Amino acid sequence: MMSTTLSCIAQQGKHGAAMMPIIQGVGRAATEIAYLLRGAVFRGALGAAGGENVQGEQQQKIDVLSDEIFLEEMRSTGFVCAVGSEEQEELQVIEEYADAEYLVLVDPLDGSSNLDIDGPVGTIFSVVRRISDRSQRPVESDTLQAGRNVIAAGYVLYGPATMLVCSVGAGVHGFTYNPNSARFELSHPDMRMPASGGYYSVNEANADKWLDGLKDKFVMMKQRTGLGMRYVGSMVADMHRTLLKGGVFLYPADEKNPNGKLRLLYEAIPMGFLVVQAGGKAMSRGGSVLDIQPEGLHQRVPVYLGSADAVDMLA
Ligand code: P6P
Repeated sequence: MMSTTLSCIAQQGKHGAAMMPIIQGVGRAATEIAYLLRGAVFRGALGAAGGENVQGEQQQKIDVLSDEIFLEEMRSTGFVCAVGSEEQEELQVIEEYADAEYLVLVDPLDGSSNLDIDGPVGTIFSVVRRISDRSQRPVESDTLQAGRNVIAAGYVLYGPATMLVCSVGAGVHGFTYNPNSARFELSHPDMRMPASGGYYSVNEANADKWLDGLKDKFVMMKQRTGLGMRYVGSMVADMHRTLLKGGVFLYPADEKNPNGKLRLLYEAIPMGFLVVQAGGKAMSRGGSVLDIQPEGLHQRVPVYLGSADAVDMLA
């Protein structure tokens, strides 16, 4: 059977044709990052880069390299005017394409603290259309759009295989990198969130510090659903399992992180967009993740993502 590559995105929904070049750019960046990861330990690319990112977290050398690779591949599409990245405090304007129509939000290498144990990591991205006039340079407020405005979103999972899972608003489709053809090929068409079953996925060590009365609801959810527990500590790996097997992934607010730990623009919104496109539910404090009006590039929110029945018991 003829393999189906990322180019098939062009036929998906009303945004597919416009989004295909950008998602192909994500695929090129993913291929380069996957190569970097495989040999990182031999090139001294693991370990701290010496700096801190805007979150005050130790930047790993490979975080910085992944961010540079992603920005370069977005530049090479010619359709992206700016990138908002976890690794950069400010919006990164792509000067030669400052009049282009789209902006990309990205966590270039999420979960990189797992690299020293050779654990799975990921890239998370979303695409929005600019609000500002194209004759002007793009500004940070172009990125501050609710998830309902997202045109495309997805993630790359660097695991035993490298997968690119994405949506342009016409369902969720998974592509796996085929080393024989050196291309991403469609392996998981039309991914749907199972309505029940699966696992709950949370750092339960924080339970005594959770806010919003969550602990009692959490105990009730476990009793009523009988779900097993899986937690990798790498959002892309935990969310990929949740999408495939069902259940709920949550990072609640707690005394240490009163707004949760995960970032709205480049973690909660892209993952929430995918979950909703796959028939699941994406909630934050008191409402849908996709209805939150962002106030800052690196804003954090609590998240409850997964099968509707489990999410409804918690959020
Ligand atoms: P904790 C990785 O650092 C990350 O940002 C997400 O990928 C992951 O879901 C979360 O943090 C894990 O956080 O506090 O459980 O180690």
